[in-house]
Amino acid sequence: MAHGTALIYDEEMTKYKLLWVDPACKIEVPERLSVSYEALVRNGLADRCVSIPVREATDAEILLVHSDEYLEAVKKTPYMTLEDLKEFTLQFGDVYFHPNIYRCAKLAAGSALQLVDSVMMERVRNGMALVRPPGHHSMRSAASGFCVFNNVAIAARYAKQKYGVKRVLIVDWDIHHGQGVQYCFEDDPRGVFGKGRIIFGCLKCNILVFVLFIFNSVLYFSWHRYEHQKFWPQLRESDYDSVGKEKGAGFNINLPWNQVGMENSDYLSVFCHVLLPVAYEFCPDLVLVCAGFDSAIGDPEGEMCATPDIFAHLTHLLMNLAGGRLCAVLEGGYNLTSLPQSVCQTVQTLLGDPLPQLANLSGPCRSALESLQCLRSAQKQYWGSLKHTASPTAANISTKRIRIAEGEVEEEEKTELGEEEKNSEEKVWHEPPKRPCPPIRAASVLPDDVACPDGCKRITKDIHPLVVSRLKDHLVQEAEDGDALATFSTLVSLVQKMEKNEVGSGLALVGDVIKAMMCVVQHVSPDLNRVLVVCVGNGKIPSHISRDGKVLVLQISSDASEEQQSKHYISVCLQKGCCNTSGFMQAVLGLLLPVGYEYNPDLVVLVRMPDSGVCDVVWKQLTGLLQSFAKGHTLVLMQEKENSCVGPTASILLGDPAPPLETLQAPDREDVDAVERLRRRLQADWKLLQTTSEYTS
Ligand code: Q9C
Ligand code: ZN
Repeated sequence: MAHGTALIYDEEMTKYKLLWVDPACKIEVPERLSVSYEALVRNGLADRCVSIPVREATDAEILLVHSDEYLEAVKKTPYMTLEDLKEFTLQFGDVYFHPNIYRCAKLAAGSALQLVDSVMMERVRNGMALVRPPGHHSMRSAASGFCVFNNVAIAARYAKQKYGVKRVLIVDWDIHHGQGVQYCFEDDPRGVFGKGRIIFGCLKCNILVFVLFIFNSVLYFSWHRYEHQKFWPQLRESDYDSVGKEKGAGFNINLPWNQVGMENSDYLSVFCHVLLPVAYEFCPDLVLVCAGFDSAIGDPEGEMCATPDIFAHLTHLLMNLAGGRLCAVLEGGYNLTSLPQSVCQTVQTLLGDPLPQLANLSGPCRSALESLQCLRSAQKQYWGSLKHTASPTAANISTKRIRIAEGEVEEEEKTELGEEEKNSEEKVWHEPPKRPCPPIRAASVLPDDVACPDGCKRITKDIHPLVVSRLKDHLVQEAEDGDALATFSTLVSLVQKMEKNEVGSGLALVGDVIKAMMCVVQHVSPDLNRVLVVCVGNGKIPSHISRDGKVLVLQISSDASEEQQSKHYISVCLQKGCCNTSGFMQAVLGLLLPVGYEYNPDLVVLVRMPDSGVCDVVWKQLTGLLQSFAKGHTLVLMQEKENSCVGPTASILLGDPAPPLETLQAPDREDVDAVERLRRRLQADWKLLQTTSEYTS
């Protein structure tokens, strides 16, 4: 399996700049690139990456996306006088030309292609390209928004053509709408045939009807500052109802932000409730990120409030798709403090370092919820995981846009002045804390006859008299054998090592997983304020465990009684338990992730119940996604006889990406309903579970 992270950068791309006065373009400066790179060097991250040289994209490659006329026109710019350049620039919006920009634009697109090559040829697992000019606004025959060639769109076509990549997911977290990418793929006729599915069989006539779904091969997701079409580029087609055309319907996903000031919770909410469910269902072979950091706090364009460490999480949440094949290409980002911080967070995550803890998450704001709800509703007919969600009933949502489009003056006009004042005050935030790697990434507590996986450190069993006597008082009967006691005692000291960050995560084979889990949660130090216990499979968890909120239990099984629910004891009941991949992922993405983020545990205990029925790939996805929490401190408890799970579990804890799931079938209606029911019941306690704005009071 490929490992390592590519970093692509060349100083040459700092060698063009705005040569005249233009307020719209003055923020796009060469320092954007140099400060980003210098921050990577200063933090020791550049050194840990595989440095890949840049190259120029060829004409043929640029023509994958752009017209011949446009390319020929741009080709002339190096020979133009200042006056000619100004004149040439005037045909386009919010962009400038310079004698060296054509060269840089070829290098920027070429960098994206070098990155795709490195990942597809498995020289590295993932990577980032720091480039100028950015790309996502440029169109077939037009420069726009500082962009000349559409780097990521070219990379997507190149990956399909050169490597036969079937499905490419483009995630555009830049704060502007990448209309160039949308136009490029929204009616992409080059769909590929998906696998055949038996849609229905008629017993009477003995005919099976096969329907071949035609899949568009590029799925584009963008969130962007929109403000009901008042924000640049002010396009009608940037709204949530642009879902893609004809065969491409459902493959263009726009989340408009209608207010500034969106926070980490708003971003995570959109990932959990739209992007991730759809992305897992799509099952990409490659993930490309339009990695603009103007969506970070302090940016003069975005005016959002998400902190740089959110990009660690956004990156991580995409890293278990496509077998970890992720290429991030820089787009915007104009605050010279938050930009380099965000770049470092992204690259450090690609390198596999522990995730930062996100504190104080709450629910999304009302405006974000409105957008989320509208988007889910607009996309529900295309995606099984959104299929059974309620349609918005609030009439004001859809008419607001119409009223604005018709030029009706809004009360917002008034607030605009106040807004202006608010914007002028500088935003302050802390530099994200360091993310130190523990000396031991993963440790194991295993019976002597079970081999310890490579890279994992076996902890030899030792009995701490103090722990043992406390254990005896609590739950271990006299009849319990000494070996079990030694194992439990060792688990407790393993957790102590995690707390000191001497160990990242751990896995153990134990005789009784529930007992082991109880033992751990009852003996963790008082400094561990919150423990998230995730139980996979059937089995009774003593309900007194979650007293006082120091422990949150979330169980996924097929036999839960829903009456037992409480804020800290959540039981998800699925028809086929953990065997049904789509139902299971629905619960993980739509319930577990939001609750986990909001709870913000200091330790995660993942319990695999005996005979849980969970398949290997799903188990790996879950284990990988749980690394989002508690700075990656996860203790995995498995039943002694399931020793075949040790290897797969260890590989994920050591940082391997989970293998992709098959393209997901629509989850069973009952399962979607069960998850929805639970979400509604719990959303008063866990605000990140909200998906509709009606609920907010
Ligand atoms: N307030 C990228 O982020 N509009 N492009 C500037 C000045 C153009 C942004 C208006 C913004 C283009 C890649
Ligand atoms: Zn941007």
